[in-house]
Amino acid sequence: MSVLSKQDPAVHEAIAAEYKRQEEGLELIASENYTSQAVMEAVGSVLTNKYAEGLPGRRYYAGCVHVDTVERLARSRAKELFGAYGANVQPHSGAQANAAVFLAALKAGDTILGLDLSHGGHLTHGSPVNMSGILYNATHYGVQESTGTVDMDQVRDAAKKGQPKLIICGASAYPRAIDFEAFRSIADEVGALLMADISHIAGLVCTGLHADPVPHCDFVTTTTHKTLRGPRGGLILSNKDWAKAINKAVFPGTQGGPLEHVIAGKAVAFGEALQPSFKDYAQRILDNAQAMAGRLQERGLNLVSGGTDNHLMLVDLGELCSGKDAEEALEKADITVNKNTVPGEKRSPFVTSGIRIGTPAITTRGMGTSDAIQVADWIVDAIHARNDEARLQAIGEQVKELCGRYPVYNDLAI
Ligand code: DSN
Repeated sequence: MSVLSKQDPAVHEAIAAEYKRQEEGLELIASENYTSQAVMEAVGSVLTNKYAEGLPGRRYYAGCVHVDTVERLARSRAKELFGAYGANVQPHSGAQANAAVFLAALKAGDTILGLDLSHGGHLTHGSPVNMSGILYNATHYGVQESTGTVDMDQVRDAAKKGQPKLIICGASAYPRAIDFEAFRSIADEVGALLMADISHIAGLVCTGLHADPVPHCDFVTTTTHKTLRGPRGGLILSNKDWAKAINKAVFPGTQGGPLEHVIAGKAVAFGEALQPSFKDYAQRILDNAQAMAGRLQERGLNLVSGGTDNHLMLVDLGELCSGKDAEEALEKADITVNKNTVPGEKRSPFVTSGIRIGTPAITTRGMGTSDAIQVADWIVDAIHARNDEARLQAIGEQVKELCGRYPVYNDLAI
């Protein structure tokens, strides 16, 4: 019996139930993954007890010698992984990473230009309900409704019109490759700084399976827990001109004490991503996404942009049903996705007309392309059977059987 189970059975039971859910169900949320046991061990370590405001070697607290070692490892591995000059590993999340870049690069009221949230962008890229849209003058580009892809001419027009101080490329629900070089040339045309938020595709970027933003951008931000498969957290990469300002903007600008236990998990994850096997993993994410996208289309579903170049696909359900209905039906069959707006969305963001599906997590547990095709079939079957509880339960039984063949964690002590 674990210490937690004796001391606090209510919390323990919820964690145990979540562990079972993660093992027995299909995790297809494009922004989630299963981190390694080594990463979890680091995150669950005594480092959670330590205050370490400042940077390695320049802390505001004594006793930082060992967390300095850890943070130096995380920083040097991040720099090696992405070929960047500077790496700040302290952001608690992707949103915190973006906020720090804004603080370093902008003054309140400055204009920013990012992908519209309803076209696949992110809240922190200028949504009116986020500080990025409250403190700054946020303008947006979108995707073309006919193709579902970003049109660089439209980005250029928006940049010329708005004269942004900062252009943001990167997305939360965009299935196609991002042309960082073209963004750079637009940024240069209007004298803007350029930030890439590669939260979703970081694991593809660091393995060379997606174009590299680092040579083209002043700042690159990412989360560490999506395709990169580390602990939940953020990371900022910067060039020589901005490295110091970024460090100041993270602490004391926007954060207090860094989470050194999470930074230890990041160090472990970056170490894993530096191994040749991580490139194989990233390639299998792409292979599975191709297989799944192809099957969904064969079965009659409409994918925004007609397919995918990365780890995710966006299904436009049109009149078939809402994204909310599909998400709920799939959850009853133990398949987890999220409802998502689609370009030209007519339903509310709480209902939506689409679902977003990603392959990083099922790939981590070892599933291959034939499994991905089977999963696509169950997705279509479940959406069609959304009002048939018995059928959804039957699909759920098959899902459980498949997941049983691909255990995520062996002997995890809960
Ligand atoms: N919530 C993340 C995602 O799902 O893409 C972005 O913050």
